[in-house]
Amino acid sequence: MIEWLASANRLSDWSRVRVAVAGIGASGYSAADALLEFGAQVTVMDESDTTSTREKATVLETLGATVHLGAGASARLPIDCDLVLASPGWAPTAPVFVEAHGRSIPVWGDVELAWRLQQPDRVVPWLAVTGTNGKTTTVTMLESMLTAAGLTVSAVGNVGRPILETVLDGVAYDCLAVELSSFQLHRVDAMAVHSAAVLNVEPDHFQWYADSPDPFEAYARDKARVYEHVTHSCVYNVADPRTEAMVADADVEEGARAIGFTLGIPGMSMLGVVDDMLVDRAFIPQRRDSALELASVADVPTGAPHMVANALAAAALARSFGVSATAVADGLRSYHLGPHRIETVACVDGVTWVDDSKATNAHAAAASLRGFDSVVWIAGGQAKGTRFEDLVAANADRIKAAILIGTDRHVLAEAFAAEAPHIPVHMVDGTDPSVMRQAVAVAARLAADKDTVLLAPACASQDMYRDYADRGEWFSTAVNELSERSRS
Ligand code: UMA
Repeated sequence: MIEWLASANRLSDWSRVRVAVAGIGASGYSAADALLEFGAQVTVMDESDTTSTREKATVLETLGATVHLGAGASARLPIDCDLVLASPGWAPTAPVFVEAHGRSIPVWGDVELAWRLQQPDRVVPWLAVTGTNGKTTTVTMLESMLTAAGLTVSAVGNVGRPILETVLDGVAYDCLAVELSSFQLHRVDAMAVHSAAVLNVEPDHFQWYADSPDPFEAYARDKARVYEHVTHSCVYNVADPRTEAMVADADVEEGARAIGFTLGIPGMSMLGVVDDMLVDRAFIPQRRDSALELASVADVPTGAPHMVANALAAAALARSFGVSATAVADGLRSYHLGPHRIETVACVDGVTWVDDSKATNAHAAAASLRGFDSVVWIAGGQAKGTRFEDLVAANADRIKAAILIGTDRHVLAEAFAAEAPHIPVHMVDGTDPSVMRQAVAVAARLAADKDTVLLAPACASQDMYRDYADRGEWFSTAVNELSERSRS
């Protein structure tokens, strides 16, 4: 056991450290790459043996790593091992973590490693975002505002670019816009961000927390870790009191402030909305009796309430970093929603086809459904241990029909049977990705003028697709084929 690992940083002698990296996905690969760069002895393990993992393995082996791929590759830790690096998707019950615990070997995540490998004389401030829904939108809106302010920034973390890449790329960042998942937060310790926001906390990821007596509490506890050691502002959602309680319970640095965001009129130390304007009553000296106009609600893409909430959270983080009101507005105006997020794919014979494949849980699907009056809803996939009764009950008046796909389609069907038995439900069986084509064909038969066919699955995609983007691509391809047939 290496005693000094507990306080290891960029200046430590990594050549003495033998690290087992669990996973060769985005985070595992970047962690192995960084550790090799710092001279550590690296072994990488991954259960998957595909062209993609083999290609990455070849690169890492060239750099000096030992790589084990395929079934059983991650069953045991190497005999000589001082540190385990966990990929976020690996649940805490994975045998290597249980073994590490038994052998008193520390387990870090890539976020912890990235924090520790920063230049001690040039620590780049992190503005962090977590929450069940809206993280990616908020963090990319934040990146847009910071860029509009003329700052050198990158959106990193759960959004897709591992943070460790910024440790190695040699760019002198002014700050980082960091999206953090609960999985990543589960394994942070030393991290102390400039400002952090928890957007909302809703049931999700029960399977990852399956070994906890109360999976939702464990999930929420991990989300709350983002506020620990914050140096400037803890941004919370006024409409979600749990997030405010998290701030109250956090151990923050002296002088750190609690800042709320609300869709209503803001109190002191909040950002909110007054007469269709986003306003700041937190980061101005006269906050007792006035507010500063930041941008118009019309500047927020789609103008939907949850998007305005995301914009306010992003603005709060940007303002905590000294970004001007003008840059907040410019950042919002130049911001474009990414693909598969409430994206209109086509309008065919009066029917609008919308791809919100990014809606991977019930809360996100609810926000999406609320945006339309008459919906033919395509849903299903991996339910991750959650139930859908509340979602179906709350949206029954706008759902004209449901088309259910994926491994857990019966869980959704049970919710319809219990809460809205009058709504027609169509099950599309099979686990091949082309199921989406059948679902689109059924939807085309059911939808009429002024209806919206909405793909907002409320479930994860990996039962049939590589990820939510792949699922969205299958949907938009099928819709485009349909649209071409209707034209010819
Ligand atoms: N693997 C095993 N055994 C296991 C589990 C996985 O060998 O028991 C291997 C897989 O074969 C694969 C690798 O581990 O090669 C994947 O590791 P991973 O699931 O941790 O995924 P990464 O590619 O490292 O991507 C992760 C995040 N994924 C997850 O948290 C599941 C990405 O978030 C993130 O963008 C990336 O790090 C960079 O930080 C994606 C995500 O789905 C978008 N996040 C969840 C969400 O948003 O809901 C939390």
